[in-house]
Amino acid sequence: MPTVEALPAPFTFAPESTALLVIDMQRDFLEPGGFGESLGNDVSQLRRTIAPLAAFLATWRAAGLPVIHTREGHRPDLSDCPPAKLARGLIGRPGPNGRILIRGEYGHDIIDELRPRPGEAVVDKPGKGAFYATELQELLEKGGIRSLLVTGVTTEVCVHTTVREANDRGYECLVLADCVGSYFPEFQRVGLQMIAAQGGIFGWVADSTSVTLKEQ
Ligand code: C5J
Repeated sequence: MPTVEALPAPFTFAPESTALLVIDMQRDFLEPGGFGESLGNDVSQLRRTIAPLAAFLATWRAAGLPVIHTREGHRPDLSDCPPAKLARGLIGRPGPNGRILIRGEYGHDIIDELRPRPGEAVVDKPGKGAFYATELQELLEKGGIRSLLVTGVTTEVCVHTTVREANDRGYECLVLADCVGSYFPEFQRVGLQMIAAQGGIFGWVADSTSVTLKEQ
């Protein structure tokens, strides 16, 4: 089985039971005029993940391995948006890319560079974690998936929440450091440290360039 030099220890995975999870690489987070920039963030902090993730995705797809994309967002009538999230503003407001974080709007969709291919699952989630109120667990069980290579944005919010949820459900998660991003460099650094600290309290961390699909 392939083994990756990772923190805090080598990560070994069986490709046939591993999925690449691409979290929320949506225009609303990565492009000007969306949710992220409207909150005052610099989207270029997230855009540095696009090239390494596109390269890794190409390798993963070439090997015929499963890819699961997620998108954070809400129904147009906002019935799945908790009042406290709504009260904090922006969700559902009109913007240059359509209503912010609303399913079906231009800004809600995944950026062109990482557009899902036919046959790849796209999981729509109303929360930060990809397991809450979604079909993700069922998809993983049906596919016989036991390990996840986790990428996407943002490191300290949806990536962290999803990795914690996955770890509690028994999935082994390797977070690809160069393929996850935060608007805040400090959160990126500490967010990755938190995953691998304390003996890998809820996962492993390595750069995508350390992952090879060959036996070690
Ligand atoms: C946030 C996310 N940051 N995908 N969502 O609100 O991390």
